[in-house]
Amino acid sequence: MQPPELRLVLGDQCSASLSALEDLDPARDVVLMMEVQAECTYVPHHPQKIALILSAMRHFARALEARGVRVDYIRLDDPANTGSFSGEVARAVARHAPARIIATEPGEWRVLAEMESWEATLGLPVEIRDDTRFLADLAFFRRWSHGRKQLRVEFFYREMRRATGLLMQGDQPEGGEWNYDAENRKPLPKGMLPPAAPRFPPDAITQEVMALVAARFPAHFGRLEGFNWPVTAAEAKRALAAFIAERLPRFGDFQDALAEGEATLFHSLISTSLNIGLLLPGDVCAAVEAAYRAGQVPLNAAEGFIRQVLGWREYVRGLYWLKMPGYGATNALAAHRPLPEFFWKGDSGLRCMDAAITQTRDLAYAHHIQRLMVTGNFALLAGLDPLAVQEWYLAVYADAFEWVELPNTHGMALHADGGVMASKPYAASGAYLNRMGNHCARCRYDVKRAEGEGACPFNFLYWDFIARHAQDFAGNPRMAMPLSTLRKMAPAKLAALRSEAAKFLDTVSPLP
Ligand code: FAD
Ligand code: DLZ
Repeated sequence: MQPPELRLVLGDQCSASLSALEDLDPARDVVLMMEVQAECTYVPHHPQKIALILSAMRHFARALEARGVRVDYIRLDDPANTGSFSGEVARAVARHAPARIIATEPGEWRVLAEMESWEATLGLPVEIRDDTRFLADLAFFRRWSHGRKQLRVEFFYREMRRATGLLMQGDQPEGGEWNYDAENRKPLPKGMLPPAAPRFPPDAITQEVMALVAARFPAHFGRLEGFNWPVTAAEAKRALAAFIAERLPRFGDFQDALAEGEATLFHSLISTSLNIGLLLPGDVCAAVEAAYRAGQVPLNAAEGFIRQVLGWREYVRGLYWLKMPGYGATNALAAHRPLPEFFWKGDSGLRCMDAAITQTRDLAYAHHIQRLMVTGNFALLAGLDPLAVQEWYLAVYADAFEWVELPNTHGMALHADGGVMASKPYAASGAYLNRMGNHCARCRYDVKRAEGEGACPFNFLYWDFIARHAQDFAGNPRMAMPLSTLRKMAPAKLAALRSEAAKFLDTVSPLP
């Protein structure tokens, strides 16, 4: 009898089309799936994220078994569990004596480094296959980036439209424009109620996992109750269909909105399903394009959504692998303040911040504008240490894996890569938050005030940030406007704003 091949499936690889499962021989091979402590604790993941992954893994193992595949499934509470991928792969090699190990490249550099050590430590061939679940392979991104001074997502996105033919008419973009972003910036009108996202009540498998997670990780930030994530491909498909029918038509208009009490607005909530492999980006984009072609959704919605999946998602992955290792270690704006306690408690007193943080605690989710323009903007303006902020984002969101979290946090939100990703920092004062949302109306701070009693911290922090980095941004034409306003500001006013900022920061985040 031929020795088996050991096929690995990691927690974010729950896809029937996974490259590690291609050419699998059910009569010979064994699939190894491992719940391990190290992956649950390398950052203190939100309990809903751990429950999502373990539940999706258990459901996926069952689906494989139903197809006649032999699955060696290691549970977190197995007394013999060594707690790490390397330990469990070594035990599995001893159990099955495989001819070789076949894996799909993981989504994080540290796991790839671990996998690459196995050939030497275990003494057998380890084949690490490309992750074919993306629309752009890494070689395509490398070729695209080669020789470019700036890696701007918009140009990558156009290449991807041409390469896939999505929303194209011949070689021209559908409707004549590549990008309808300018039509995607409306605040939510008073009284408009976005439709609720569908419910996915935890089944017996998820409930068992939730009990395990509650017992094992009681100190992790976040609530388990209210868990509502799709854990199978069928559930994820249902989530996508509901989004396309009910929320996508308005996704474009209100993509950048913020609204009190509205955690999800017209967003899709499909990032967890995409990132753990329950949905594939090509299928998602095709379904959205079909809804547009059938006249069910307007072009600004279809294009705005496809831009996120085909453009941003593929771009950040390409950038991550192009720049790793080391991408997350730069600190271009010399930001060193520790993460304020209120990132874990949601009690800053700033209504938009507290809403984003308490919602993150309850749902393991915040939409893009909350992540970028509320918590991310605060971290940028306050000069919070990128490593601490990156760890926070990686821990608290159910969809967070380093390949997608790191470029978004380090590059887009914090500008800590010195502009590799974004041509200017996403810095905004209270006026932006007030224009795009309604939190300010009931906030204890006054968004119209920049200094003095009750002034909105986003205002004085914004001007302190611009002044602090005036030299850094001097040559950047996209920063010309705030720098010009800064130059015209009366010195006494600027001094007052900066002193207000220093007082506030020394209270919430004193320098070590
Ligand atoms: P929608 O608004 O409905 O968008 C549709 C899909 O487009 C998303 O599901 C996602 O797959 C993709 N997408 C949209 N924007 C981005 C983007 N900037 N980068 C990559 N994909 C994108 N996304 C993650 O998947 N994991 C993360 O860990 C993550 N961390 C982030 C951290 C920061 C600081 C910021 C600013 C953004 C981060 N994002 C992350 C991107 C984005 O905020 C989330 O993808 C989105 O909020 C998920 O919610 P949704 O599925 O409802 O998205
Ligand atoms: C995030 C995560 C968690 C919490 N637990 C597991 C696990 O027990 N077993 C597993 O295979 N994967 C888990 N994951 C996902 C991995 O961390 C992920 O595969 C790597 O970060 C690479 O993307």
